[in-house]
Amino acid sequence: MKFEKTPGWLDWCAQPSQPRFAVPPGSVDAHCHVFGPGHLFPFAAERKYTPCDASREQLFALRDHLGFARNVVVQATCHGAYNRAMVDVLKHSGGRARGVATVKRTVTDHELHYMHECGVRGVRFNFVRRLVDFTPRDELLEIATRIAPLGWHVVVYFEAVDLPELRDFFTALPTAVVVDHMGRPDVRRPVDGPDFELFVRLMHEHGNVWCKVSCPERLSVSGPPALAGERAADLPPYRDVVPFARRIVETFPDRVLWGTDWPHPNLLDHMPDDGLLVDFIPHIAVTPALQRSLLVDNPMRLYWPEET
Ligand code: 0GY
Repeated sequence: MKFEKTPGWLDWCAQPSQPRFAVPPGSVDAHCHVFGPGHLFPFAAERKYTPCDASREQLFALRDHLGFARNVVVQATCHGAYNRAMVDVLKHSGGRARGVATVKRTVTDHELHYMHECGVRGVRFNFVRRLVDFTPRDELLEIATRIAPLGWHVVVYFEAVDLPELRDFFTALPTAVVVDHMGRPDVRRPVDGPDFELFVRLMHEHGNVWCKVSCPERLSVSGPPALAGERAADLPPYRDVVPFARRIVETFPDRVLWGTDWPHPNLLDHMPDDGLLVDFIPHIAVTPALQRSLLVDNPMRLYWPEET
């Protein structure tokens, strides 16, 4: 089947730069996706966008280029609850990829166990309206209750303005809860202002809530360095996001994860250089100990606990 990309779609960066920051051995890119390829794994009818293809071979090439050892592949909404493309990555990764699926309440126990065998360790609940249709909370709670005995967790994606309404639902979940992209704060607001404080308090009060300090390119207003010279001077890329991510890393060093978000769906302004994204890391995890927690120890504990 041939798919036409959403108008204005930006393809992922085909030649990412070599990062200046060398990630520690055994590092995990804990948030990335694959798209199709559409002729092998068709996109879902209910999708809100049609991406370019981004295959497992291309994901593995990026992993090696950036110096990562493993991936956590998160089901993208363009595949709906058809997890075949994501599971195919896990099956071809030689044990170096784990996955996060999207399921409906109609999923069978057999399907859950099969996905577990393949390396799935979580489900994602998406509350971003431009990406998905509404799913009733009782259906999500039912799914969470069914996956909990497998040792899986729930990944949640939402916009900061929706946190007050979602908070009680998150704290009622019977699993670890991993928040994508810091709950998408508005980085024009103060890092110690009431909005971000609400999120920090959620993590303080609930030891089962984890956070991905990912996607500066999505959250930033200042953007990437405008000039090559800025990079040479070692100025942080996406510098307005740094105080938010750094605060979370330093306050909750044992519950943070990092990921590229390759192939970067729905970025219509600019496509990040993944090498530059890696160079964001030492600005938010400023010591080797914090870098190791963020990139190795934490994702290993969550996704490969049998090896820790
Ligand atoms: C991300 C962000 C986005 C998209 C998805 O599954 C998805 O379609 O997650 C977005 O558009 O903000 O984490 O990849």
